[in-house]
Amino acid sequence: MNNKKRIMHVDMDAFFASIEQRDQPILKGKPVIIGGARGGRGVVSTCSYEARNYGVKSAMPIALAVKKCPRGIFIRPNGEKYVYTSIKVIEILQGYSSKVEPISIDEAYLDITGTAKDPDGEREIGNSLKREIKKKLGLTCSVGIASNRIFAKIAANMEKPDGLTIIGEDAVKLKIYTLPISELVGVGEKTEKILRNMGIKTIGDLAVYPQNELKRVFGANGEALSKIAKGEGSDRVLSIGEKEDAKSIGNEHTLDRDTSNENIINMLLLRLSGKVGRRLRESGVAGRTVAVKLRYGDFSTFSKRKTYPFFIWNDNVIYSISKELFYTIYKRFNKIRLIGITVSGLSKHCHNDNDSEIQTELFTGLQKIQKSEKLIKTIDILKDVYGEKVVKRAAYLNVF
Ligand code: TTP
Ligand code: MG
Repeated sequence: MNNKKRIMHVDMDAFFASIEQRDQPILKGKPVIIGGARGGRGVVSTCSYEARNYGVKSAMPIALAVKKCPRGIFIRPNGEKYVYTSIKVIEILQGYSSKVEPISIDEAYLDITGTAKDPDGEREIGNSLKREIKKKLGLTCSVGIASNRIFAKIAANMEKPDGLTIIGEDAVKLKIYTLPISELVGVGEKTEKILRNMGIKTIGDLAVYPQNELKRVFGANGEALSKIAKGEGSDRVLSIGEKEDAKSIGNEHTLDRDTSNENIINMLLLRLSGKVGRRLRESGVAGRTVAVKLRYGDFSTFSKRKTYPFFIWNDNVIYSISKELFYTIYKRFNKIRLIGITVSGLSKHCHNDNDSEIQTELFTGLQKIQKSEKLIKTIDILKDVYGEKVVKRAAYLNVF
């Protein structure tokens, strides 16, 4: 009838916390908080839904979690057990499709095109997968099925925990298009504000908004926004081992021995920046977004990204940005197991000396103006509305 893909998104519920509740039944129904020790400087990796009722969240400092939930049961993470369980989940998922793409320790996409003939059939598949995970691993997960990855992920989150949401063709308008734009990946606070001022409040408003208008306001990002709202261009699932066409270039390194030594950390950031920079130049590309990933010895993982108004490929610039991002998430004295740096939002780029100078100038310029909050806010608004060009032009005029 049609050749539309059907994509499933699976996300385990309160993954680390549920594993601990499974293994120590006395913890069932209790507010369990996985992360640093009580009284320590660590952060919350995740927590059970009972703890979420008290306002505890991932990445929250432990001290604040204790305040919000004094009766919480604080447990140090057991990384190896979580990785082992994650592999077992993937093994089960592979029984449902040959295309299973894990995207984090507890999430994966499956291409299930052609395995069911209607939403009822898909419900059966989803339920049987959930039953198998429950029976073999004693854990619950939430499943979303839709015609693309973006909608499938939104669907999986709709009825969490232990949910199953199918978005058939008819349900897109009813269940997806009615949601606020903030539900979309890629729509941050600033973009949301501009869209709202344009009268765009829901995903549906954005999906039907003329692309040309969006382009005029957001530049190239306008087209991307329109596509995200329609779920376009996100229906490919890679099987394990298959490589994506480079949409980002990154490197990560696992240390031989976990460390909190800042000299070693800085050396590693420098080395990774050099590697990423070289690969960007080899591929003839540059990117506007830099992301840093950090994994502690207990496998809890955190990341931070930032998008700039100019294209980045220079090792020193990558290093400075990575270092800044790293120290916004790193809790000092905690031992680190892995660091990764990725540059994304890639575009073809010619890497000549002239451009290198402009890039360095822009970067140091931007750093300088960060001191002046009022000015940076103005520039941010300009960047949002007119894209990078306005900032480049301003740089030539020595505004920075
Ligand atoms: P999530 O799927 O984001 O969270 P969750 O599975 O605990 O809860 P939910 O039911 O909302 O899906 O992340 C999966 C695991 O990854 C989580 O159990 C702990 C770990 N994690 C971190 O280590 N750091 C983080 O910042 C987050 C968000 C998760
Ligand atoms: Mg999860």
